[in-house]
Amino acid sequence: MPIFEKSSEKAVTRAILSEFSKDMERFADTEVLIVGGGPSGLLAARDLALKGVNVLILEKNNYLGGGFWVGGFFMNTITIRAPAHKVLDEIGIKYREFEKGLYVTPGPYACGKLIAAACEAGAGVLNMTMFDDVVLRENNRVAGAVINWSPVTFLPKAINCVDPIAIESKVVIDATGHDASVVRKLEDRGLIKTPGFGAMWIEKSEDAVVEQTGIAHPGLVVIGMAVSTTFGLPRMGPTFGSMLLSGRKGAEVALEMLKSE
Ligand code: 48F
Repeated sequence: MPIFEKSSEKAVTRAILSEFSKDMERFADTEVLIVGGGPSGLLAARDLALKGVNVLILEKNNYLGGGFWVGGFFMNTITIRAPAHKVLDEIGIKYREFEKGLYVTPGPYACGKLIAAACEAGAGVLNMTMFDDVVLRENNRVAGAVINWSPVTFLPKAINCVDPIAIESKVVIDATGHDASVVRKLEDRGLIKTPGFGAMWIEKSEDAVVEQTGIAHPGLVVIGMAVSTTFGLPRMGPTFGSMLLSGRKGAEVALEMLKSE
């Protein structure tokens, strides 16, 4: 007796293809497109999906999580400062208090749980897909993203003429970390000027990132370390509380933008 139910190669191929095309049908016209699946993007996606928003995470790697897998210097411990540990409570991520107000948890464990939380809430994921350019509408409002498969960048120049496709979105969130890829694209087009992130100062940087999380340009919200690059804030190194609180604030700002449409 075989262990598994009978199937075939063609059924497996059709199952993958059919699900992909259903996903793309939904993604083509999202409400909120989050570029970058690091900790800030994942929490924003979870919060928005829990509110019933059609939200998509675009991620250039084949895995989500960004810098949240590793605490820093290839060491797994993630540090979180109060009050962001309350987000860990909500998601069911266990942690220990290292000293008053400073909490620790293993990166791979915390990252896995955060990814699961975003997916279980209903966020869509398009991985191995890179943000290439913005879609602009009247008065240069950001209204979506031009995207392409990440492996296209590895093709030899002679055969890399693969046209991208585009996704329309009511709100775009730049959650691409230090790169601030969406904001930088607006800068390339002369629509925005970014100072780039400043030198490290943990004590100042975490508050500043959360405070300055918000609308960077019509149609575009910036969260996480992309906020530092956009507004010239100090970098913060391996501590993640503000990434979670910035993601949460970005989701609230995006919800307000959807309401005022
Ligand atoms: O860098 P990342 O983790 O961003 P974050 O949410 O968190 C920053 C912290 O991890 C850490 C820190 C503070 O604690 O300094 O660095 O701000 O995740 C950014 C994600 O965006 C993806 C990238 O692969 C990563 O997963 N990304 C970057 N550029 C693109 C992109 C692009 N052009 N298209 C698609 N994804």
